[in-house]
Amino acid sequence: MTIERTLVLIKPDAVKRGLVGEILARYERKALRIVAMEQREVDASMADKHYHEHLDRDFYPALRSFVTSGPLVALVLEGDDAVSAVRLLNGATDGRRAEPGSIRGDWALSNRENLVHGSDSPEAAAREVGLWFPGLG
Ligand code: IDP
Repeated sequence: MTIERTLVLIKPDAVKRGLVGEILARYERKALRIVAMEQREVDASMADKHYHEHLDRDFYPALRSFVTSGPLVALVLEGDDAVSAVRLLNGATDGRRAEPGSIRGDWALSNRENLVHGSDSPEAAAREVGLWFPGLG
């Protein structure tokens, strides 16, 4: 058993569409534990820090506009293999191709506005949890 923590963002499209409760329910029913959670307004500097590996990508300016377009919900989830468990629940990046039954597969139809973020490795999770919730040990 490998208990991990991972950083999840419920992105502004999900907040605007009123999907926060349904998305949280998926994580909770999977027996992931909510360690911390907060609704935030993100500025460009925070977006750049979070997505630092994408700063040079052609899609990044539009992605930054999107994640700063309204409130999002940031949370830390904990559980056995939480990093990969969350990514399976989230589904493939492109909502048009994401598996039915996943969050993106059921509710997203976009490559950019895809409702959720989940850390992609334990190393990324440690960095992102520290960035969003510096008070967490
Ligand atoms: P992930 O969120 O599934 O880990 P990443 O490749 O890390 O996917 O991309 C980060 C975010 O950037 C995606 O969730 C999505 O919002 C956006 N994104 C990724 N690829 C594209 C693209 O080709 N066009 C527009 N937005 C994209």
